[in-house]
Amino acid sequence: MQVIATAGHVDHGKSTLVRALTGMEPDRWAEERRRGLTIGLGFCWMTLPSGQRLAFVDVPGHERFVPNMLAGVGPAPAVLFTVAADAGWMPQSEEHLAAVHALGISHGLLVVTRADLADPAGALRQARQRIAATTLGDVEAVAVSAVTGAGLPDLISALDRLAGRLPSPDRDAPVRLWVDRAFSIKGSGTVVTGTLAAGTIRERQELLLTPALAAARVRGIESLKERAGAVTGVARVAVNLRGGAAPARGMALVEPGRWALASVADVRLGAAADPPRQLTVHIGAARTVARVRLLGGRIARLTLRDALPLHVGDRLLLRDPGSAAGPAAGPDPAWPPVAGATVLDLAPPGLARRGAAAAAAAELSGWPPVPGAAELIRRHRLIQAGTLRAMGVTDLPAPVSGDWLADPAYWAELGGRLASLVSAHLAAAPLSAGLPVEAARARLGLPARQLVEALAGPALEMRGGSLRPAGRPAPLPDQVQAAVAALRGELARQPFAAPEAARLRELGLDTKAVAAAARAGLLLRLTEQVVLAPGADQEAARILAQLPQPFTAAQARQVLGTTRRVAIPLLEYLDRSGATRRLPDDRRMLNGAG
Ligand SMILES: Nc1nc2c(ncn2[C@@H]2O[C@H](COP(=O)(O)OP(=O)(O)O)[C@@H](O)[C@H]2O)c(=O)[nH]1
Ligand SMILES: [Mg+2]
Repeated sequence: MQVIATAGHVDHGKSTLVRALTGMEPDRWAEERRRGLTIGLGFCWMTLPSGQRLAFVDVPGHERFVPNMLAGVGPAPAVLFTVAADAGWMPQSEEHLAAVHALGISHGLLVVTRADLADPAGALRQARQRIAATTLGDVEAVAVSAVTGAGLPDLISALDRLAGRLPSPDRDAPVRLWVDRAFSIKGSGTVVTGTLAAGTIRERQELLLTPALAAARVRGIESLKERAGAVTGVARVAVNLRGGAAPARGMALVEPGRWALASVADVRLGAAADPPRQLTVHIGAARTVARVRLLGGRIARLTLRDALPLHVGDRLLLRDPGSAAGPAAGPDPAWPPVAGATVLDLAPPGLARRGAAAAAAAELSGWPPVPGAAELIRRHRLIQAGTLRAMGVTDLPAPVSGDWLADPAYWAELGGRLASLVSAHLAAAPLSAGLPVEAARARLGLPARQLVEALAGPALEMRGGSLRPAGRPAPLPDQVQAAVAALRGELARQPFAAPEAARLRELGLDTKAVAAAARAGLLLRLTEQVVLAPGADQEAARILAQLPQPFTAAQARQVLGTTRRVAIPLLEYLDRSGATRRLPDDRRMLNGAG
């Protein structure tokens, strides 16, 4: 199926044409019929000679109903632009064309209607020239008369060719159905309709209805009044919902996990003039008001009054509600009544820093029309994959840790900074265990501790929540080394005569220094107060092997020639290291002995 929206000045035969082509009534409401105006949107369809089905969204032409017109044209991939032969190009023709251009629609047909009333050549020439300057470019043109039927077969052929040219959207794209009508049916609940631009809606699928993101279950789907188990865009769909509160035009049904509601967006403006401070924003069938801050060049930050489900690359239509007064006087080019904008970033960083706005404008100006993961990651430096996915970015690289993606240059810089922080910390506090991870996180301004751990890499090792250079015990300060050397000399003579607290104090070895020396492998620390030379434990095991097994603590103390103060922690150390085991009667055996 394909979907095409009508566009063109009021009374230029849009609805009549749709009626002639489809045999259906686009002016749905009696009141519209009576007043001869299409106020709401009309939905009709036909089967083309190729078998392809084409749905029409017929929009109103009256100036007062521009929002309605946009709700119809916004999600449609193509337009059927009408100009009456007997009236020619009119102000609302221009207005509709500007909207089509701002929306970036690039497929369409020009139809000169009412060709029985005047020679269509003039209107055709005029319209072609205007249309050629827009995103529609050189479109096929057909002159028709709905009254005589002249030109209708040509128009049908042209529509068939157009439908054949339209791209087939991604069937797995994230679903976002802009609601253009909502009503309730007795007994079967709520129904919403819309133009599904891409993706697939399935029966029983759970969708979320904006802005509350209320869960709504798909009870049934119809497309062109036929029941379907699943419908893939492009298509006109009617979705019967269970839940989802009270849907209305402008809301959207979105797939869970694939959208976030955005209220701030950095965009590229489609017009090169100073925008007003406030604009009306249209996308799909939605409309809200945005505060506009020009960052520089054509880059602006929009702050939306109502958050909308947006993706990077989305086309917004910006309307200046105050532009009716006509173009502003002055040397600057005037901001147009309607302009387009492309969404570049939906989680833009703050602009508090001096010069941040200009820097942001300079960076974003260089981006491709639709930014990808590379641009966004470079800008954010660190960002969660889930955040990017909710912005519609798919080409994600491997995360550095968990869900975190990092700009490679920034990540390398952070690694360097972390290494310097660790060295600086150890230089200032040589006896410390290293730089605490939390301190590193705070100093680097990182959002999560796991990033510090991922950043540490093989050059740094983490022990007990602190970072230090890997495989390289910190060099001990000279006086600590001298004290340890003296102590080791004493222990060499009496390996189990651990120094008393007074002797350690005398040597200048406080708890920190003892811990650092133990970490460096220069001392064996049995408790805070009891230290021996490294290897004393193996020496003890060798000596204990001479005792009859099992042996008591007293026997061990005697054979080692030491005191209870040393023997008990030493035996406990041997138990922990697996050299000995303690029996229920408190005696011990060497493991492997007996
Ligand atoms: N003579 C003639 N009248 C037409 C033709 N197409 C539309 N009209 C008339 O033009 C008026 C406006 O048509 P309508 O389809 O409502 O215009 P819309 O506002 O663009 O939808 C109606 O009175 C139609 O009957 C045509 O090809 N020939
Ligand atoms: Mg009409």
